[in-house]
Amino acid sequence: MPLARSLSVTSLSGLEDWDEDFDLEDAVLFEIAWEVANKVGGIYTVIQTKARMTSEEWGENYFLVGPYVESNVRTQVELIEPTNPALKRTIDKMNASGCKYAAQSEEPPHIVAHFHEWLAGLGLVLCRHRQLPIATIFTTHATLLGRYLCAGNVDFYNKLANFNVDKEAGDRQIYHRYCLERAAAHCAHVFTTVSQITAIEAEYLLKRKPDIVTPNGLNVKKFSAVHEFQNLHAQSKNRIQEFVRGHFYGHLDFNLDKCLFLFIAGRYEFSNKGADLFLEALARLNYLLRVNNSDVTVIAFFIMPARTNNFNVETLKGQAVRKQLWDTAQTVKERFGKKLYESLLVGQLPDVSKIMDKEDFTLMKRAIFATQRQCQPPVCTHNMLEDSSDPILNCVRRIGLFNSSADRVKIIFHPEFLSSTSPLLPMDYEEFVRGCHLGVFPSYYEPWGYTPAECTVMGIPSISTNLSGFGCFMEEHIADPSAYGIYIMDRRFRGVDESCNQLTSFLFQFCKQSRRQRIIQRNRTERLSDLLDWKYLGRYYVSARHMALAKAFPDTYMYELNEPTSASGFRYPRPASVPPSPALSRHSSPHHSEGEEEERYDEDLEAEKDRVNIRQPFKNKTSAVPAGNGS
Ligand code: G6P
Ligand code: 1S3
Repeated sequence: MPLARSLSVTSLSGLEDWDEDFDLEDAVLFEIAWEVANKVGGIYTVIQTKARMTSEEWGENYFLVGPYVESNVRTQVELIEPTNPALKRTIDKMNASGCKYAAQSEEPPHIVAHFHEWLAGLGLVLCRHRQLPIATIFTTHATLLGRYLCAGNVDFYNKLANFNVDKEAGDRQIYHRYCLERAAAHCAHVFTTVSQITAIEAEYLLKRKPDIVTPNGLNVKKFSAVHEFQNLHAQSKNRIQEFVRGHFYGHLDFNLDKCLFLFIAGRYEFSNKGADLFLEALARLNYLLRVNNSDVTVIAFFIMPARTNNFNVETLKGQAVRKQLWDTAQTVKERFGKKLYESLLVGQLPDVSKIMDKEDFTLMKRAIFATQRQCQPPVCTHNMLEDSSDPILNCVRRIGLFNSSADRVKIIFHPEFLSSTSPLLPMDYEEFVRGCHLGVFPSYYEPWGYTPAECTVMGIPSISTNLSGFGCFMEEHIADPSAYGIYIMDRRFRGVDESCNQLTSFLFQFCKQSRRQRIIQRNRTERLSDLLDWKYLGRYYVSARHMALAKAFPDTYMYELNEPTSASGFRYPRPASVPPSPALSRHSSPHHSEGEEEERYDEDLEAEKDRVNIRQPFKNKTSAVPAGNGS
């Protein structure tokens, strides 16, 4: 009988004991979600990034089931004939007669059906209602009621235990959906969610404690050159700078080299995702930078899709003006070069006072004339359909951050997901993140939070909160997260104003860092990537499937529950080499230049790697320290 051991629900312990010999030859896995090849939000990322390691385990016996969306099928799906005869017969029958339950093969395989979110949950409830011999798993990535309650003005976490859930769902007109979600959670052989904080929420709101927490992972890209991600940062930053040159044309009175790019991105849930707090903190940061005469300029991007009527004219014009200036500079350069060449051909140095003629000056004057602008650079890049009631725009109006020259903090609201084909900012999301300096995600409701996780694997520091699955996970597994560029705000035990002050302080401290400190910090952030790799985190999903098989087919499979010990939780130690605080960190030489600093960052990295070997956290136990001993 195949036997599998369980993993700890709350920590990464037990991974080294992982039993990979669970026999799955006679089993088939279906994973069902609305976001299979259909990008709506974070669940798409879970499924898409996890697919590789799941198919490594299940091979031809792994099937993803999602909605048929013609445009997605054309761009994301390769159509093939199924090789498994039982499956082929099933699909043929379904095709012939609509989506009905099809005939079993004589020796049916052991089926695991994994349903994500309430939208797919109906399938699970029907499987159980019809008593199909299927091992079922239900994963919730957020509870419906939690999302709705948090979006309202409710002290969610303090009142969690006391909500009258049926009434609350009814009041919000989501009772039918809530019942479906709750039924799926209760019918499943195994119920899972993405973080500890959502596990507690589920226990109160859905009335079932998850059997296992399945944290979200990513496919971590390893470059052959250790510093490749730093080069990519510099390349992408140049492209963002180009956009900024166009957007702020006529008002480029700040030093782009001293400009920091901050961003928030995700589903447009204004307060759940913490956009409200971010804006308020930016207003306070603006004040601090101004009174301290800082030469740093902060540009904060808000990438949150809203209803729009395309790009606005002023924003498009900005990029057109920039392009025109570039073309003019190229034309004058070519004319200049030609004259220089001709002069050198006849053995003479050019007469510098004559090398530019009247035509050159006319060209340049005309181009400069085009940069004159009567209005401020726009806050929003698009025409908003609900401009007057839009929460971000209304907040900007209230705090008065209108991209004026005096402001040290500028705001750009891009209410559409990024795309490499955009005429404005032709970058995909990954390139954009790489080019930024800091991701800011002060969420109030965030079951996991892929955005800061994505920042981490790209070596970009981020701010998250202790109300997000990601923030709690990092707090649990890193002795001093901020030293690694993982700033975790306290939104659990502080009032809104206090949290906002903490965020402002994080931002202000970040603005005080030198380039060298930022480079070192990025190196440290990137070193945490392994912690978020599906290679490790995928095993929780494996464990959930084994558990479901053992519950549904107890005669064939067995699952052994191992309780974790508290000391076995893995924790990254504090980095040893340089003090993390910008205030404490000193240059090792009193006579340094920025150029020298850039060249030296790899020495710092190597020194640190020698002292603290923190690659491969789950294999090399010498680097681990027991929980609580880290700081
Ligand atoms: C990377 C590049 C360096 C560049 C630096 C800029 O580390 O390899 O060449 O100077 O980024 O860092 P910053 O934080 O100022 O964007
Ligand atoms: C949910 O998507 P969201 O942004 O609505 O699922 C994601 C994937 O599990 C999770 O990262 C996020 O926190 C949830 O909120």
